[in-house]
Amino acid sequence: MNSTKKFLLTAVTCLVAPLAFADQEQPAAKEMPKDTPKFEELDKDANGGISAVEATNTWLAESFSKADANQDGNVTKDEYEDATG
Ligand SMILES: [Ca+2]
Ligand SMILES: [Ca+2]
Repeated sequence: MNSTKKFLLTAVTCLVAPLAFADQEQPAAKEMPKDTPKFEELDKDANGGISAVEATNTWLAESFSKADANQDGNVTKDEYEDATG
C-alpha cells in the first residue's frame, strides 16, 4: 500500500513537473524584427530625427515613446541606436 502510494506520488510528480516548468517560461517580449530598418530608412525627410509620423507602420511605432528617450517627439539617431541596441 505504502509503496503504491509512493509510486503514484512519483508518477504524479513526473507528470506535473514539466508542466510546472513550462509555466515558469515567460512569454517572449515583443522584440524588434531581426531586419531592423536603418535609421536613415525611417527618417524619410532626413532631418536627423524619426517623428511619430515617420515611425507609423514600422516596428518603431509601438516602441516610439520608449525609444524617444527625451520625449521630444523625435527619435534621433542616437536614441534609435540605443533602442535597437
Ligand atoms: Ca525625420
Ligand atoms: Ca528624442
